[in-house]
Amino acid sequence: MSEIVPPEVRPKPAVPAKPSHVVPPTSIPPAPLQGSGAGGQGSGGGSTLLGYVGIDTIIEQMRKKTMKTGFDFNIMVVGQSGLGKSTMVNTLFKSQVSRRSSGWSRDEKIPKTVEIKSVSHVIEEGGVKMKLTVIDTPGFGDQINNENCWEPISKYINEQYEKFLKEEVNIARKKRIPDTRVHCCLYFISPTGHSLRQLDIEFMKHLSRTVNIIPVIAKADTLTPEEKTEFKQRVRKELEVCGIEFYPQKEFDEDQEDKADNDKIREAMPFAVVGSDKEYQVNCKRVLGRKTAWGIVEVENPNHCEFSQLRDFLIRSHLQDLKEVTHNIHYETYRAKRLNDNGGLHPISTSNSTQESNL
Ligand SMILES: Nc1nc2c(ncn2[C@@H]2O[C@H](COP(=O)(O)OP(=O)(O)OP(=O)(O)O)[C@@H](O)[C@H]2O)c(=O)[nH]1
Ligand SMILES: [Mg+2]
Repeated sequence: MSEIVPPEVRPKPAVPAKPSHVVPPTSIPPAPLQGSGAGGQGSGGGSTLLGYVGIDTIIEQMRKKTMKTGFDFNIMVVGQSGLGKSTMVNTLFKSQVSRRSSGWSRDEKIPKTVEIKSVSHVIEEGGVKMKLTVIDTPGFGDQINNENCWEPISKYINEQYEKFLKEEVNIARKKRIPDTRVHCCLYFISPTGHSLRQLDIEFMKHLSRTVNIIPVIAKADTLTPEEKTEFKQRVRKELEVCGIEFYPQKEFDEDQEDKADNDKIREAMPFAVVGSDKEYQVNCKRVLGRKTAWGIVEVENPNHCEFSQLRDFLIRSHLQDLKEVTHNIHYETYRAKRLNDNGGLHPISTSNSTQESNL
Protein backbone atom coordinates (compact mmCIF):
# COMPACT_ATOMS: atom_id res chain seq x y z
CA MET A 1 0.00 0.00 0.00
CA SER A 2 1.40 3.37 -0.86
CA GLU A 3 2.27 5.80 1.89
CA ILE A 4 -0.11 8.69 2.39
CA VAL A 5 1.51 11.94 1.43
CA PRO A 6 -0.47 14.94 2.61
CA PRO A 7 -1.09 17.07 -0.45
CA GLU A 8 0.25 20.57 -0.71
CA VAL A 9 -2.37 23.23 -0.24
CA ARG A 10 -2.94 24.54 -3.71
CA PRO A 11 -3.29 28.18 -4.61
CA LYS A 12 -6.84 29.16 -5.35
CA PRO A 13 -7.52 29.56 -9.06
CA ALA A 14 -8.12 33.07 -10.18
CA VAL A 15 -11.89 33.03 -10.51
CA PRO A 16 -13.50 36.32 -9.55
CA ALA A 17 -15.16 35.92 -6.16
CA LYS A 18 -17.48 38.83 -6.44
CA PRO A 19 -19.78 39.41 -9.38
CA SER A 20 -18.43 41.86 -11.88
CA HIS A 21 -20.56 44.59 -13.28
CA VAL A 22 -22.39 43.22 -16.27
CA VAL A 23 -22.75 45.43 -19.27
CA PRO A 24 -25.45 44.32 -21.70
CA PRO A 25 -23.86 43.39 -24.98
CA THR A 26 -25.94 45.88 -26.94
CA SER A 27 -24.60 48.84 -24.98
CA ILE A 28 -20.96 47.92 -25.49
CA PRO A 29 -19.21 50.25 -27.87
CA PRO A 30 -17.41 48.47 -30.65
CA ALA A 31 -13.72 47.96 -30.02
CA PRO A 32 -11.31 49.88 -32.24
CA LEU A 33 -10.71 48.02 -35.43
CA GLN A 34 -7.01 47.93 -34.83
CA GLY A 35 -5.38 47.63 -31.48
CA SER A 36 -2.97 45.66 -29.44
CA GLY A 37 -3.18 44.11 -25.97
CA ALA A 38 -0.37 45.81 -24.12
CA GLY A 39 1.17 48.16 -26.58
CA GLY A 40 -1.66 50.68 -26.75
CA GLN A 41 -3.00 52.35 -29.83
CA GLY A 42 -1.01 51.98 -32.93
CA SER A 43 1.95 50.31 -31.28
CA GLY A 44 1.90 47.66 -33.95
CA GLY A 45 2.85 44.66 -31.76
CA GLY A 46 0.56 41.88 -30.48
CA SER A 47 -2.63 40.52 -32.04
CA THR A 48 -4.94 42.52 -34.19
CA LEU A 49 -8.64 42.59 -33.29
CA LEU A 50 -11.03 42.99 -36.15
CA GLY A 51 -14.01 44.01 -34.05
CA TYR A 52 -16.03 43.28 -30.97
CA VAL A 53 -15.60 39.62 -30.07
CA GLY A 54 -17.98 39.55 -27.10
CA ILE A 55 -15.79 37.89 -24.50
CA ASP A 56 -17.42 40.03 -21.83
CA THR A 57 -20.79 38.36 -22.48
CA ILE A 58 -19.48 35.24 -20.76
CA ILE A 59 -20.63 36.73 -17.44
CA GLU A 60 -24.16 37.02 -18.80
CA GLN A 61 -23.97 33.47 -20.16
CA MET A 62 -22.83 32.17 -16.77
CA ARG A 63 -25.61 34.10 -15.06
CA LYS A 64 -28.25 32.56 -17.33
CA LYS A 65 -26.90 29.08 -16.75
CA THR A 66 -26.86 29.53 -12.98
CA MET A 67 -30.42 30.84 -13.10
CA LYS A 68 -31.48 27.66 -14.86
CA THR A 69 -29.62 25.15 -12.72
CA GLY A 70 -29.68 26.93 -9.37
CA PHE A 71 -27.09 26.05 -6.75
CA ASP A 72 -26.59 24.56 -3.33
CA PHE A 73 -25.20 26.32 -0.29
CA ASN A 74 -24.63 24.42 2.92
CA ILE A 75 -23.97 25.96 6.33
CA MET A 76 -23.23 23.95 9.46
CA VAL A 77 -23.63 25.19 13.04
CA VAL A 78 -21.26 23.80 15.64
CA GLY A 79 -20.42 24.59 19.25
CA GLN A 80 -20.87 23.78 22.89
CA SER A 81 -24.29 22.92 24.29
CA GLY A 82 -26.97 25.52 24.72
CA LEU A 83 -25.28 28.37 22.82
CA GLY A 84 -28.22 28.90 20.50
CA LYS A 85 -27.23 26.87 17.44
CA SER A 86 -30.68 25.47 16.74
CA THR A 87 -32.19 28.88 17.37
CA MET A 88 -29.77 30.29 14.77
CA VAL A 89 -30.92 27.72 12.21
CA ASN A 90 -34.44 29.04 12.69
CA THR A 91 -33.23 32.63 12.68
CA LEU A 92 -31.52 32.15 9.33
CA PHE A 93 -34.65 30.70 7.77
CA LYS A 94 -37.04 33.15 9.38
CA SER A 95 -34.92 36.22 8.70
CA GLN A 96 -34.86 37.93 5.37
CA VAL A 97 -33.03 34.98 3.88
CA SER A 98 -36.27 33.17 3.34
CA ARG A 99 -38.96 34.09 5.86
CA ARG A 100 -39.67 30.40 6.25
CA SER A 101 -39.86 28.38 9.40
CA SER A 102 -37.45 25.50 9.74
CA GLY A 103 -40.02 23.23 11.26
CA TRP A 104 -40.66 24.23 14.86
CA SER A 105 -43.91 25.98 15.49
CA ARG A 106 -43.74 29.47 16.95
CA ASP A 107 -44.30 28.83 20.61
CA GLU A 108 -42.68 25.46 20.85
CA LYS A 109 -39.45 25.37 22.79
CA ILE A 110 -36.52 24.23 20.67
CA PRO A 111 -35.44 20.82 21.95
CA LYS A 112 -31.84 19.91 22.75
CA THR A 113 -30.22 18.62 19.58
CA VAL A 114 -29.24 14.97 19.85
CA GLU A 115 -28.22 14.12 16.31
CA ILE A 116 -26.89 15.82 13.21
CA LYS A 117 -29.87 17.07 11.29
CA SER A 118 -30.14 19.15 8.16
CA VAL A 119 -32.92 21.47 7.09
CA SER A 120 -33.21 22.67 3.49
CA HIS A 121 -35.29 25.25 1.71
CA VAL A 122 -35.18 26.34 -1.89
CA ILE A 123 -35.07 30.11 -1.95
CA GLU A 124 -35.72 32.05 -5.12
CA GLU A 125 -34.80 35.66 -5.66
CA GLY A 126 -34.60 37.56 -8.94
CA GLY A 127 -35.11 34.30 -10.83
CA VAL A 128 -32.12 32.61 -9.19
CA LYS A 129 -32.76 29.49 -7.14
CA MET A 130 -30.63 28.57 -4.15
CA LYS A 131 -31.07 25.45 -2.10
CA LEU A 132 -29.97 26.58 1.35
CA THR A 133 -29.24 23.78 3.78
CA VAL A 134 -28.40 24.38 7.40
CA ILE A 135 -26.92 21.45 9.27
CA ASP A 136 -27.63 21.50 12.98
CA THR A 137 -25.33 19.48 15.26
CA PRO A 138 -25.58 18.33 18.86
CA GLY A 139 -23.81 20.59 21.33
CA PHE A 140 -20.75 19.23 23.11
CA GLY A 141 -18.74 20.06 26.19
CA ASP A 142 -21.09 18.78 28.86
CA GLN A 143 -19.54 15.33 29.17
CA ILE A 144 -16.92 14.48 31.77
CA ASN A 145 -14.63 13.38 29.01
CA ASN A 146 -14.81 15.65 25.96
CA GLU A 147 -11.87 14.09 24.22
CA ASN A 148 -12.27 13.78 20.46
CA CYS A 149 -15.77 15.26 20.58
CA TRP A 150 -15.14 16.78 17.13
CA GLU A 151 -15.03 13.32 15.58
CA PRO A 152 -18.73 12.98 14.68
CA ILE A 153 -18.64 16.42 13.04
CA SER A 154 -15.42 15.64 11.18
CA LYS A 155 -16.90 12.32 10.10
CA TYR A 156 -20.00 14.02 8.71
CA ILE A 157 -17.93 16.56 6.77
CA ASN A 158 -15.71 13.83 5.30
CA GLU A 159 -18.72 11.68 4.42
CA GLN A 160 -20.02 14.50 2.23
CA TYR A 161 -16.63 14.75 0.48
CA GLU A 162 -16.70 10.99 -0.02
CA LYS A 163 -20.18 11.14 -1.54
CA PHE A 164 -19.08 13.82 -3.95
CA LEU A 165 -15.91 11.91 -4.84
CA LYS A 166 -17.85 8.69 -5.51
CA GLU A 167 -20.12 10.60 -7.88
CA GLU A 168 -17.16 12.22 -9.56
CA VAL A 169 -15.30 8.98 -10.29
CA ASN A 170 -18.42 7.19 -11.51
CA ILE A 171 -18.12 6.23 -15.17
CA ALA A 172 -21.64 7.39 -15.84
CA ARG A 173 -21.47 10.34 -13.54
CA LYS A 174 -24.26 12.82 -13.18
CA LYS A 175 -24.01 15.98 -15.19
CA ARG A 176 -24.63 17.93 -12.05
CA ILE A 177 -23.38 16.31 -8.87
CA PRO A 178 -25.59 17.12 -5.89
CA ASP A 179 -23.42 19.13 -3.52
CA THR A 180 -23.92 18.28 0.13
CA ARG A 181 -20.42 19.37 1.15
CA VAL A 182 -20.27 21.77 4.07
CA HIS A 183 -19.31 25.16 2.62
CA CYS A 184 -18.95 26.86 5.96
CA CYS A 185 -19.08 25.96 9.58
CA LEU A 186 -20.29 28.59 12.03
CA TYR A 187 -18.43 27.90 15.25
CA PHE A 188 -20.32 29.23 18.28
CA ILE A 189 -18.19 30.75 21.03
CA SER A 190 -19.61 31.17 24.51
CA PRO A 191 -20.01 34.86 25.45
CA THR A 192 -17.89 34.51 28.60
CA GLY A 193 -16.10 37.81 28.05
CA HIS A 194 -12.91 36.07 29.16
CA SER A 195 -11.11 33.83 26.73
CA LEU A 196 -11.62 30.84 24.50
CA ARG A 197 -11.96 27.47 26.17
CA GLN A 198 -9.33 24.85 25.53
CA LEU A 199 -12.02 22.71 23.94
CA ASP A 200 -12.89 25.49 21.47
CA ILE A 201 -9.25 25.80 20.50
CA GLU A 202 -8.82 22.06 19.99
CA PHE A 203 -12.10 21.78 18.11
CA MET A 204 -11.41 24.66 15.73
CA LYS A 205 -7.83 23.47 15.14
CA HIS A 206 -9.13 20.10 14.00
CA LEU A 207 -12.00 21.39 11.93
CA SER A 208 -10.12 24.22 10.22
CA ARG A 209 -8.12 21.61 8.30
CA THR A 210 -11.20 20.23 6.62
CA VAL A 211 -13.76 23.02 6.41
CA ASN A 212 -14.14 26.82 6.33
CA ILE A 213 -14.52 27.86 9.95
CA ILE A 214 -16.34 31.09 10.75
CA PRO A 215 -16.23 31.81 14.47
CA VAL A 216 -19.22 33.69 15.93
CA ILE A 217 -19.89 34.94 19.44
CA ALA A 218 -23.19 33.49 20.60
CA LYS A 219 -25.86 35.26 22.68
CA ALA A 220 -24.27 38.66 22.14
CA ASP A 221 -27.17 40.28 23.98
CA THR A 222 -25.51 39.17 27.21
CA LEU A 223 -22.47 41.42 26.60
CA THR A 224 -22.27 45.22 26.85
CA PRO A 225 -20.86 46.96 23.74
CA GLU A 226 -17.49 47.48 25.49
CA GLU A 227 -17.33 43.88 26.67
CA LYS A 228 -18.19 42.74 23.17
CA THR A 229 -15.44 44.82 21.53
CA GLU A 230 -12.85 43.66 24.04
CA PHE A 231 -13.92 40.03 23.81
CA LYS A 232 -13.80 40.07 20.03
CA GLN A 233 -10.25 41.45 20.13
CA ARG A 234 -9.18 38.82 22.62
CA VAL A 235 -10.67 35.98 20.60
CA ARG A 236 -8.93 37.20 17.43
CA LYS A 237 -5.62 37.38 19.26
CA GLU A 238 -6.06 33.90 20.73
CA LEU A 239 -6.96 32.42 17.36
CA GLU A 240 -3.84 33.97 15.89
CA VAL A 241 -1.60 32.78 18.73
CA CYS A 242 -3.00 29.25 18.42
CA GLY A 243 -2.50 29.31 14.64
CA ILE A 244 -6.17 28.71 13.88
CA GLU A 245 -6.96 29.69 10.32
CA PHE A 246 -10.53 30.85 10.03
CA TYR A 247 -12.31 31.93 6.88
CA PRO A 248 -11.44 34.12 4.92
CA GLN A 249 -7.94 32.63 5.19
CA LYS A 250 -5.19 35.20 4.56
CA GLU A 251 -3.25 32.85 2.30
CA PHE A 252 -6.09 32.74 -0.21
CA ASP A 253 -6.50 36.49 -0.70
CA GLU A 254 -6.28 36.89 -4.44
CA ASP A 255 -4.97 40.42 -4.85
CA GLN A 256 -4.56 43.69 -2.98
CA GLU A 257 -8.23 44.61 -3.37
CA ASP A 258 -9.32 41.22 -2.07
CA LYS A 259 -6.88 41.51 0.82
CA ALA A 260 -8.14 44.98 1.75
CA ASP A 261 -11.78 43.77 1.72
CA ASN A 262 -10.99 40.62 3.67
CA ASP A 263 -8.82 42.49 6.18
CA LYS A 264 -11.85 44.61 7.06
CA ILE A 265 -13.92 41.47 7.57
CA ARG A 266 -11.23 39.73 9.60
CA GLU A 267 -11.03 42.79 11.84
CA ALA A 268 -14.81 42.68 12.38
CA MET A 269 -14.81 38.97 13.25
CA PRO A 270 -15.98 37.05 15.13
CA PHE A 271 -19.46 38.45 14.50
CA ALA A 272 -21.40 38.78 17.73
CA VAL A 273 -24.87 37.44 17.00
CA VAL A 274 -28.25 37.06 18.63
CA GLY A 275 -30.72 34.43 17.53
CA SER A 276 -34.47 34.21 17.85
CA ASP A 277 -37.40 32.71 16.02
CA LYS A 278 -40.00 34.91 17.71
CA GLU A 279 -41.53 37.91 16.04
CA TYR A 280 -42.58 41.14 17.75
CA GLN A 281 -44.21 44.36 16.63
CA VAL A 282 -41.72 47.26 16.71
CA ASN A 283 -42.63 50.63 15.16
CA CYS A 284 -45.48 49.05 13.20
CA LYS A 285 -43.13 46.43 11.76
CA ARG A 286 -42.82 42.76 12.58
CA VAL A 287 -39.28 41.97 13.58
CA LEU A 288 -37.42 38.92 14.78
CA GLY A 289 -36.28 39.61 18.29
CA ARG A 290 -35.72 38.65 21.90
CA LYS A 291 -37.97 40.25 24.43
CA THR A 292 -36.20 41.29 27.61
CA ALA A 293 -37.42 43.20 30.68
CA TRP A 294 -35.93 46.41 29.24
CA GLY A 295 -36.91 46.09 25.58
CA ILE A 296 -36.65 44.05 22.44
CA VAL A 297 -33.31 43.02 20.99
CA GLU A 298 -33.87 43.08 17.25
CA VAL A 299 -31.95 40.32 15.54
CA GLU A 300 -31.80 42.01 12.14
CA ASN A 301 -31.03 45.51 13.43
CA PRO A 302 -27.29 46.21 12.91
CA ASN A 303 -27.34 48.53 15.93
CA HIS A 304 -28.40 45.65 18.15
CA CYS A 305 -26.21 42.80 16.96
CA GLU A 306 -24.13 41.61 14.03
CA PHE A 307 -26.45 38.96 12.64
CA SER A 308 -27.23 40.92 9.47
CA GLN A 309 -23.50 41.55 8.89
CA LEU A 310 -22.87 37.83 9.19
CA ARG A 311 -25.72 37.02 6.80
CA ASP A 312 -24.52 39.57 4.24
CA PHE A 313 -21.00 38.21 4.50
CA LEU A 314 -22.19 34.63 3.99
CA ILE A 315 -24.65 35.27 1.21
CA ARG A 316 -24.08 38.63 -0.44
CA SER A 317 -20.32 38.91 -0.57
CA HIS A 318 -18.62 35.56 0.04
CA LEU A 319 -20.98 32.73 -0.93
CA GLN A 320 -19.21 31.91 -4.18
CA ASP A 321 -15.79 32.19 -2.59
CA LEU A 322 -16.82 29.88 0.27
CA LYS A 323 -17.86 27.32 -2.31
CA GLU A 324 -14.65 27.71 -4.26
CA VAL A 325 -12.41 27.34 -1.22
CA THR A 326 -14.41 24.27 -0.21
CA HIS A 327 -14.01 22.74 -3.65
CA ASN A 328 -10.46 23.80 -4.51
CA ILE A 329 -8.82 23.49 -1.12
CA HIS A 330 -10.70 21.33 1.39
CA TYR A 331 -12.29 18.86 -0.99
CA GLU A 332 -9.14 18.73 -3.12
CA THR A 333 -7.07 17.87 -0.04
CA TYR A 334 -9.53 15.11 0.87
CA ARG A 335 -9.66 13.82 -2.67
CA ALA A 336 -5.89 13.70 -3.15
CA LYS A 337 -5.41 11.89 0.16
CA ARG A 338 -8.18 9.47 -0.58
CA LEU A 339 -6.94 8.61 -4.04
CA ASN A 340 -3.39 8.30 -2.79
CA ASP A 341 -4.63 5.89 -0.20
CA ASN A 342 -5.87 3.58 -2.96
CA GLY A 343 -8.68 2.48 -0.68
CA GLY A 344 -11.08 1.24 -3.29
CA LEU A 345 -11.12 4.24 -5.57
CA HIS A 346 -8.55 4.11 -8.32
CA PRO A 347 -6.70 7.25 -9.25
CA ILE A 348 -8.43 9.06 -12.05
CA SER A 349 -7.27 11.59 -14.53
CA THR A 350 -7.43 15.05 -12.98
CA SER A 351 -7.96 16.76 -16.30
CA ASN A 352 -11.72 16.95 -16.07
CA SER A 353 -12.29 16.29 -12.39
CA THR A 354 -13.79 19.70 -11.77
CA GLN A 355 -16.17 19.49 -14.71
CA GLU A 356 -19.78 20.25 -13.83
CA SER A 357 -18.95 20.41 -10.15
CA ASN A 358 -21.77 22.85 -9.69
CA LEU A 359 -19.65 25.60 -8.20
N1 LIG B 1 -29.90 35.39 25.47
C1 LIG B 1 -29.93 34.63 24.40
N2 LIG B 1 -30.46 33.39 24.47
C2 LIG B 1 -30.48 32.63 23.35
C3 LIG B 1 -29.97 33.10 22.11
N3 LIG B 1 -30.15 32.13 21.18
C4 LIG B 1 -30.74 31.10 21.80
N4 LIG B 1 -30.96 31.40 23.11
C5 LIG B 1 -31.58 30.54 24.11
O1 LIG B 1 -30.64 29.54 24.52
C6 LIG B 1 -31.29 28.32 24.81
C7 LIG B 1 -30.67 27.19 24.01
O2 LIG B 1 -30.92 27.39 22.65
P1 LIG B 1 -30.69 26.27 21.53
O3 LIG B 1 -30.89 26.94 20.22
O4 LIG B 1 -31.49 25.07 21.82
O5 LIG B 1 -29.16 25.96 21.77
P2 LIG B 1 -28.28 24.81 21.07
O6 LIG B 1 -26.92 25.37 20.92
O7 LIG B 1 -28.94 24.30 19.86
O8 LIG B 1 -28.29 23.69 22.19
P3 LIG B 1 -27.89 22.14 22.01
O9 LIG B 1 -28.77 21.56 20.97
O10 LIG B 1 -28.11 21.54 23.36
O11 LIG B 1 -26.46 22.13 21.67
C8 LIG B 1 -32.77 28.54 24.49
O12 LIG B 1 -33.44 28.84 25.68
C9 LIG B 1 -32.77 29.75 23.58
O13 LIG B 1 -33.95 30.52 23.63
C10 LIG B 1 -29.42 34.41 22.07
O14 LIG B 1 -28.95 34.91 21.05
N5 LIG B 1 -29.44 35.12 23.25
MG1 LIG C 1 -29.53 22.48 19.30
